[in-house]
Amino acid sequence: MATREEIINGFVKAIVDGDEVAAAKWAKEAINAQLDAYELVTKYGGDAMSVVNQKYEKKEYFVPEVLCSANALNAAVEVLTPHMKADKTTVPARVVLGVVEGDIHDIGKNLVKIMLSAAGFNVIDLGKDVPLAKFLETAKENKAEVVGMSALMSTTMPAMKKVIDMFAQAGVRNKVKIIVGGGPVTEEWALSIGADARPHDASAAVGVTKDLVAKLKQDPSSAW
Ligand code: B1M
Repeated sequence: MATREEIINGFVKAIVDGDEVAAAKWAKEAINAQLDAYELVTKYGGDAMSVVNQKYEKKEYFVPEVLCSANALNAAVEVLTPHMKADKTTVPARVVLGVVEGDIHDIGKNLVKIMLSAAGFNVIDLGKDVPLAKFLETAKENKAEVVGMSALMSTTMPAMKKVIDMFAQAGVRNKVKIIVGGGPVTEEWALSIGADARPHDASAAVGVTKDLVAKLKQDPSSAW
């Protein structure tokens, strides 16, 4: 059997090379060797995507190569998903989740979905490039407690503020907690646009969501 180091190196290389078959194979090896599935994806998958990003910035890689690497990471995530564990919530809730309009980077959002679902939240996944009004519409329809938005580009971040303003204009901002995340989204910026929190990664999103839902349920005026 391969060593931990060989598995991690093989996994990172497969993603950098954009090799879906090898990425899935190393993911299976990792499970057999009892490596932590979440750490493998977020830490080592993240490291691999940073290498891809450096290659993109140096113009060694172009969009098609980046896409192959994203597909390889997704192939590994598919294998690892059933093995990702999160502490179960004692206060279940509905979470409307999506990547904002104009943005198709959905790997991080998918990890957030996996972790929130594993914790027992009912995640309504709107996907990527989501028209902004859809967040409000879906939250209302499903009487959601939480809305989560992801954005990976500085050009799409402002859409998050527009969505938060829509909830305020509709008079329902107090009915939901709103979390935002993604590479360029800082905590300071998140709070400045009126979001309730900015979990730094998918695992942190679980704890943050639990706390926010518990707070929301203490406020009787938050019922839809
Ligand atoms: Co593009 N891309 N991309 N890209 N891409 C970036 C984001 C970029 C930083 C690369 C660069 O220029 N250095 C840059 C944005 C620059 C900027 O705005 N500042 C960029 C660009 C410019 C573009 C295009 C415009 C390129 C072009 O066409 N010329 C284009 C835009 C398309 C569009 O969206 N309209 C484009 C396209 C693509 C691909 C399609 C090829 C592919 C995406 C495939 C896919 O997602 N299905 C892609 C990729 C893969 C990247 C990089 C290399 C990697 C992103 C990634 O998946 N990271 C990226 C560079 C980078 O980020 N360093 C880049 C791994 C992932 C696990 O991390 O998503 O950050 P992340 O999620 C983390 C946390 O952020 C957090 O949890 C996750 C970890 O647990 N998190 C949340 C995320 N969402 C959260 C929500 C939460 C809480 C936590 O609560 C709701």
